[in-house]
Amino acid sequence: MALLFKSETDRASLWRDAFARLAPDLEFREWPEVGDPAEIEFALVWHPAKGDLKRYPNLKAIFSLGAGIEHIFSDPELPRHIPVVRMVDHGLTRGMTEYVLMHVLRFHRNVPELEAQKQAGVWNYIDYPPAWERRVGVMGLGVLGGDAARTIASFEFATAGWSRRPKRIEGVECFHGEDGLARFLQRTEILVNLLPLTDATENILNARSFAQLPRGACLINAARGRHLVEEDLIPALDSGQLAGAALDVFREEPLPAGHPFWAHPKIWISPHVASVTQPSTAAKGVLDGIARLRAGLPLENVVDWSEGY
Ligand code: NDP
Ligand code: OXD
Repeated sequence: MALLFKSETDRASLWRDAFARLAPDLEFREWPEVGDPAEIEFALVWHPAKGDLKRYPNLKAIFSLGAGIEHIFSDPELPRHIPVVRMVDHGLTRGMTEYVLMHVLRFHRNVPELEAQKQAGVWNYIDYPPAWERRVGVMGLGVLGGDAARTIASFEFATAGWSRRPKRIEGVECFHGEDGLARFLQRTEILVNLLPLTDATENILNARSFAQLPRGACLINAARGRHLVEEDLIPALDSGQLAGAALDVFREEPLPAGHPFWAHPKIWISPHVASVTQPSTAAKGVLDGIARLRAGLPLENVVDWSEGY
């Protein structure tokens, strides 16, 4: 049995080593050196080349290297009868929670302002409210958003979340649907985006949604660049409607040289590393999926075509 592997990072050797250790009989074939296409039974991919996944007549499952799957669904020739499994992995979940918590604390404790003061040699007292008076809101209450919201709540922040369907999470005020969005935004001072990219969520971070947040709110976008209408962000920051933004994802990645976000003093940038799938834990999850298929059991975390995530 052979597994097709394609990523855009230089971590292939970590995956190869993890699979060699856990499943020595699984042939690991790194795209484009795939050998005989008929021998490929499984694919583990990030941004597969368009039209590539239809080339394998015996393909049984497509595993996404990431939690997001739009990089697979965007292939117009994707063989739709093959299940697509999204990445659910403890390492990925906790990595994202760390990233979100880091920025919530950074905005809550005025770190950008304190850094600017240090640069200017200024000693100036900057006040901050207790955590339970700081209102944090998480868009998307799935695997990642749910864990982030629970963790933020455990630090006693006034935490809310927004999802498509109603949810109950202890310590988190839950809003849902179109109707709940305005109320969720109106109460949110630090907005965290952990939505999947779908037709319904594309461009959701825009001038209109920024205007519904309280003045001086902060944005953390760790989901996808296409959630954000980029040209709406700088006016919102320059007018003071938003006080700061931490961005991990962009419409074009790498973020092009000369893009106005690079130089903006209120924008913090990371190169799509909010969380990274860890081969040491995630390879086992992929192998569990393969074992379930072989045993005739239903796969877990299969993406629903009709929902788009
Ligand atoms: P899940 O599928 O587990 O959760 C998605 C959540 O979004 C659910 O709560 C869902 O609601 C909600 N949602 C979906 N559509 C809507 C909508 N139209 N309106 C309101 N809520 C909606 O995804 P994950 O938590 O695993 O991952 C989230 C995203 O994070 C990924 O898709 C990916 O884009 C991004 N990501 C980014 C990384 C990075 O390094 N920057 C790393 C990993 C992931 P409901 O619960 O009702 O279904
Ligand atoms: C993911 C990502 O979707 O890393 O997992 O962006």
